[in-house]
Amino acid sequence: MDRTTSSTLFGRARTLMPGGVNSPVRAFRGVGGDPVFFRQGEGAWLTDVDGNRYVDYVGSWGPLILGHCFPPVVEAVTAAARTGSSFGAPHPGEVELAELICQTVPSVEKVRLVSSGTEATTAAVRLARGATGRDCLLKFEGCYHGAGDSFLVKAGSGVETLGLPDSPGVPAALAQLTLTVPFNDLGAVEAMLSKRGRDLACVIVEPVVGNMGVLVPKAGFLSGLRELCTRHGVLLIFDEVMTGFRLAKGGAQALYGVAPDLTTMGKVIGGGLPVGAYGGRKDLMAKIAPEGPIYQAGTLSGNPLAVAAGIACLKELARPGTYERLEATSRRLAEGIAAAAAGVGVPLTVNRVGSMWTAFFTGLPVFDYPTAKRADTARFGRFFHELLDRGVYLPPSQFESAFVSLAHGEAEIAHTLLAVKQAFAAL
Ligand code: KE4
Repeated sequence: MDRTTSSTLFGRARTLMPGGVNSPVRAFRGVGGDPVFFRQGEGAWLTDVDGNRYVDYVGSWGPLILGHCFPPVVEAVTAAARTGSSFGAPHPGEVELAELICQTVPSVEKVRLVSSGTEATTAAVRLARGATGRDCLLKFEGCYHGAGDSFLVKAGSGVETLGLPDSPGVPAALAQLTLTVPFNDLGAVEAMLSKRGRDLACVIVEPVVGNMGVLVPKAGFLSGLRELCTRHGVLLIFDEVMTGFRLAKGGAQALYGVAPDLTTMGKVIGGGLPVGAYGGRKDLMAKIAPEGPIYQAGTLSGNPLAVAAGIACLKELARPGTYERLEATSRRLAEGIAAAAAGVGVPLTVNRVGSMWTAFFTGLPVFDYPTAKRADTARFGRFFHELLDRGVYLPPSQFESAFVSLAHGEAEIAHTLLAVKQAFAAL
């Protein structure tokens, strides 16, 4: 495929923005080559600046569960734009979106809207720290919760597993407050809570991990987290920025029947525009300013255009049969990919929950950070480009979730599986 215009644009972008992008994963560092610049989305399809078309499995990293340019979303945003882009004051749309979230997500009694997932997770951890008077947080190796300082921490060595900065600029003193244990290892959580529970404000987890590629919680893991947190008086935060309204109407917590104390959301609830949210128990949310003393604020929080898109998106998702359709399409795709790999003897593990999936280039099970890291990333990179040249756009990293939308139908699955078969043959 000719992608000359993309490459030319990328050359200019690199002189103007760090790495030529506004978010690192877009730079194709995980797969090599120059990123593709897109000029049009339509349903499940993207068109790049050279006129090439692709079936899109990135979906803007999750928000576009309805596909690109879904007419009711476009109409809602257009109408909102005509009434005013931002008031910096309350408006009806905020109430409607907050109501939709509180009515749909089982554990969310009260919610605060913000403009990104990072704002939501940063605020939720500050709330947990303020509510408990404790400073430490426990996260899981390989899970990503946005670019907040307390999350950019890697597992420390030694017994204390004190966190170490995973990025320059994160103070060591802060990083030490972030403890890390392996995902899906309830024993490690129990040991950590027994040893450090008195210092811990919260445990934060991606209930279904998307940021190591898709990792499925083992049976009893999430309910075990809930029981341990309750026993030790530690708040449980489900980071549902990716899974919220994606895996089920009420998110992963509805799918697995586990109620966290706080939930963070983003992506789908903005319908492709910037919306994040954190919410949960009324007694906790009452501690957030101006009702309570814990401060958090945002100029464009609850922005009229963004909430208009979110409302239109959530209303569409509320229609009967939506998640069943997503499940059926996603299953057909995942089974087709696994069968194609088996047909040519390519070792592949396809992890999937609903419309989130990842094809790991390893024949071994993938259930935590170390097992994900066994995947052959070089082979994934070749597979990515073979597909790209056949009009299929996967996330440009082995360690990301791919997403199916409601706009993906028979034609898109057939196109994708044909390209997959040809790509495996070319590997
Ligand atoms: P944002 O600040 O990017 O809106 O959300 C941060 C975030 C928080 N929690 C989870 C579980 C997330 O997946 C994310 C963001 N996800 C990445 C995809 N791996 C966004 C893509 C990017 O960083 O460009």
